Amino acid sequence: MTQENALSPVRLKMQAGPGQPDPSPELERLYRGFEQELLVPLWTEIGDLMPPHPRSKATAHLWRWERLVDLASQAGRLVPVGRGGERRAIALANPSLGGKPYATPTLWAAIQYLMPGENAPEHRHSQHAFRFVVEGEGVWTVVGGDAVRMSRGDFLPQAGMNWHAHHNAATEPMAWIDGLDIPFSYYTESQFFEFGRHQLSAAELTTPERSVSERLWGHPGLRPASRPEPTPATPLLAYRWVDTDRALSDQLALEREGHAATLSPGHAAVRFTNPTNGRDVLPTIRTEMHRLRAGARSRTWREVGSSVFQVFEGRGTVQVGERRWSVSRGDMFVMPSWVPLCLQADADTDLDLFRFGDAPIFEAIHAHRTQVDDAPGTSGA
Ligand code: GTQ
Ligand code: FE2
Repeated sequence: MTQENALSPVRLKMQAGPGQPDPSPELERLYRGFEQELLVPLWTEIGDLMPPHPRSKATAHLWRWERLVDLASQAGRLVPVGRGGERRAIALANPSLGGKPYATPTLWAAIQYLMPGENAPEHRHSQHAFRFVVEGEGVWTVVGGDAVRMSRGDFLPQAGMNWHAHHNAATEPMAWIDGLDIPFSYYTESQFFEFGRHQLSAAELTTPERSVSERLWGHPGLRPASRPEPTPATPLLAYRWVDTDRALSDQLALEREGHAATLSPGHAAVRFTNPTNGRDVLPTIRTEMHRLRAGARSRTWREVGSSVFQVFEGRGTVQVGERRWSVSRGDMFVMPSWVPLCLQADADTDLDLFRFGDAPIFEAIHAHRTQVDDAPGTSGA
């Protein structure tokens, strides 16, 4: 046996069972031959490689906001932001993804924390990213030289290869969440990264109320005639809470007035879109805001691909597969591929949730599916 063969990582076991050949010395020799030539026969792998439907390795898991903020603020005291890590970002690690900093097989979710006066230096990368602010304000994210204010409820997408830096101009620390397609880029070996300037210019640190991108793109139903071409990611860098909130409360009001406006009784939802083409804000990430009227329950549904939710406001109960949690502001949880989800608001308060998922990837390859598990009419208040 050559050394190469001795190092073969292929290990095949003869298994008894339906569809498997009977163990014999000859079969044993055949399997050792496969190992030496780095070959794996499909019949020893089929159950795991080609299951009848997605069986996610990711676990449904919940992270409590209180713990995330507590640990992030300790990191704020102990760990500087510099050219090393570039960001004081702390990733959610799904318990069944081998200790990797991945919330789901495709998605990165992190809490990021900046102390007063701190800068997270400029860089750019091919991974698509966004910020969502569950509480606080005072940080400006500077994207391609355009300074964008971040406040509670705002959603701030940053398409791949845009230069970006963050700056805390306030007197209080601030936390927010980041979502990126880092695991997807990693598995598909498609990443690029570059360092930018270490310091922002004075003009970029004194920030106007509205960014250039909002003045150009932030008018409902209107696009600048000077920009007729669609772009693969959104040029609008901030989707403000006042607009999202109004869209959700209008849907629930319309439902009360007898119009068909909601996903199911008492369950309003909106999707953030790219104003140049009406599609998802980012090529790999879909983002939505959901509101359940007090006492309302969503359909129970499952989808191909994974999502991460963050409770924005209110209290309720979420069921993900076999797991069930009471949730409140800031709590984050994972919906793995093809695991059923049901959301329910407590009787005395609405429940608002931010959601991001990888559906655009699967839609692009015609592999996306949704299945509603409960019969229509069984959901709702
Ligand atoms: O803020 O630029 O959570 O590049 C991970 C990677 C945040 C960021 C993260 C990043 C950033
Ligand atoms: Fe970044």
